[in-house]
Amino acid sequence: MAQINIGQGQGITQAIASHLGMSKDDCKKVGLAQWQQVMSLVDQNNTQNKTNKEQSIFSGGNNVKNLGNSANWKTDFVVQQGTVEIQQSLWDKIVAILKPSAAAPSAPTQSETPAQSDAPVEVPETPKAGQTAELDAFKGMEAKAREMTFEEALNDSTPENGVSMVNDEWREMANRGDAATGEKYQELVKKFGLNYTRQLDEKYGNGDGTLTYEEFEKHQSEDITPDADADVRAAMKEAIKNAFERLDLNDDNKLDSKEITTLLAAMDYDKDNNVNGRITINDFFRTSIQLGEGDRQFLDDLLEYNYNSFFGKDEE
Ligand SMILES: [Ca+2]
Ligand SMILES: [Ca+2]
Ligand SMILES: [Ca+2]
Repeated sequence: MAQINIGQGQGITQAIASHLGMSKDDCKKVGLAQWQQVMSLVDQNNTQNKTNKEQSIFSGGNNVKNLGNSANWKTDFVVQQGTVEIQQSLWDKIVAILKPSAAAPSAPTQSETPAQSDAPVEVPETPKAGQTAELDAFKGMEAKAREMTFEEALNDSTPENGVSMVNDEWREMANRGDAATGEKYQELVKKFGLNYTRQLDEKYGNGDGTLTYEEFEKHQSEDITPDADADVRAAMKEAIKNAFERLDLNDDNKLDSKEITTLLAAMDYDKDNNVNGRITINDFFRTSIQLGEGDRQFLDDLLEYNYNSFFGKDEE
């Protein structure tokens, strides 16, 4: 929970900027589109508060499209002097939008320093046919998970058991707080996602680089054991269908590399919402469970956020 103090004469955007310690120069670097994203998140929180009969953050109009229009400045997003609260998960996204270098991806946590032994997956410069490093990394992780009980697997965050989407160069950048860490992260995860999608489609599909439902189902059904009974089969089919619909963010009935990359980026979040370029077994399991659910999940927010962050809102 972030508590934002709204000073006399301040609007909500100014209060958020002050809370983040942003200077005038910092604020100039933030475009209208970013503020619209931020205010969409604040609006989301406000709507939830209304539903839960909690204190509103603002009153008046809430159309973020009018944010740059001075005619609306007195009527929209009206706040009172005092303190408003923003949910931590939404606040983290706001920080990521306004201060991308300070937020995700964070430096590796203390449990894993680059000096520790781990074998990062080599990320090729361009997709190369016939190479399967990314797919193999997932297979290796799943094999390790199968040696554990379900409980053990669900709680396993051992770095070397997971899948690394970044390399040592990136970890060094993250460790020294390099301003380009976030940009480099996206570059590496995009490459990883492109290769992984291509490898999936070469193995389970027709190799055109996007996954149809049938191709995705073939991949996902691998986990159904031959002796599974009809009920288990039906439940798993349902989960696969939910996952496909959830991941098809542009509704074209295919999963392209952008959508698979978005999933990988969402999987990177650990239970405390930190990102470190590594999908641990715990990250993988938590995401997989939400992936198959029929109702809206936190994962849907992460997918939406990451798709926009990686590929831009208007890009198809
Ligand atoms: Ca295909
Ligand atoms: Ca799609
Ligand atoms: Ca992670």
